[in-house]
Amino acid sequence: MAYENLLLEKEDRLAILYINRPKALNALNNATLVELKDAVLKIKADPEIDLLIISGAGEKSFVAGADIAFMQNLTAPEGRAFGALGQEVFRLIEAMEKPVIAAVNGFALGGGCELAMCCDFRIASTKAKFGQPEVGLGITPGFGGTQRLARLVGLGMAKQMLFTADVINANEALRIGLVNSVVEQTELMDVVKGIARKILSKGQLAVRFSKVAANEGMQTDIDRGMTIEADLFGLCFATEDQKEGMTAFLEKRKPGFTGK
Ligand code: DAK
Repeated sequence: MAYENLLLEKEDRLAILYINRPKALNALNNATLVELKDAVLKIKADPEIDLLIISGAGEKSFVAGADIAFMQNLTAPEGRAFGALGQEVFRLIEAMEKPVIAAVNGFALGGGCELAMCCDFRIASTKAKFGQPEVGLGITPGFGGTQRLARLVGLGMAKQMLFTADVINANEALRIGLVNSVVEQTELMDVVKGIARKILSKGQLAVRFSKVAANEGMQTDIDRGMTIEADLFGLCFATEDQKEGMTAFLEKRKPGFTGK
């Protein structure tokens, strides 16, 4: 599929997807979500790629939300179908075993905040702004915002953001735990790539098992979470990476992981 609303770059095991609709500040319409789903499915299946970074093209916006012009005249069934597609794509990103980092370079509003939240973690530029402005449009968040925001920042803070539609800046997002760090706009991609390279230097099966255990553990009780962890921990001992990682430590050298 040729992409009209996405830019995809690949460099040595790393894929970088930019949402690219400059005329609408990268707002997500149906076509963009269809392309995003296609791109994520291909990255998930690509044996050459181990990590995905998602960002917004241009200086101003990560994603300014779902496309309001597209949504304006949707019927209830069309609205539901649009919401279901967004939920499906965002859940795909969240559940993909390969790590996904959001490099938030500007407005992350509504569906943009929701896209950032389905990634494993978020690094923001000083220009980033976050919010769920939907109630100001007479709708609820529809791409997981009512669910993921509370899990990330706590119920009270999430409800305040959801009910007031307030937009917060990057430092406030850092304070409430919505982002992990804030860096200058010009340094954002280098910083995120640096984190990505550090992750890529580790055992990738262990990284993926850690993601699965952390994600699944958040959806269940602690005892079931411990069982999930124990199972995946056990599975590590069937991998070449475990043998290499421990042998390299004992031989006082850097490990050469193969992801097997
Ligand atoms: N959709 C469509 N176009 C948008 C847009 C958006 N979300 N955001 C910006 N644009 C367009 C503007 O209309 C403008 O187009 P032109 O007038 O040039 O043709 C262009 O981008 C530049 O925007 P501005 O001129 O407004 O730029 P400013 O710097 O003055 O303001 C802004 C930037 C981000 C503060 C402002 O554009 C803004 O407030 N944008 C809307 C932000 C917003 O409310 N986002 C949330 C959208 S609602 C569901 C499914 C999904 C959802 C909910 C339910 N179900 C099915 C249940 C999700 C909802 C949302 O995400």
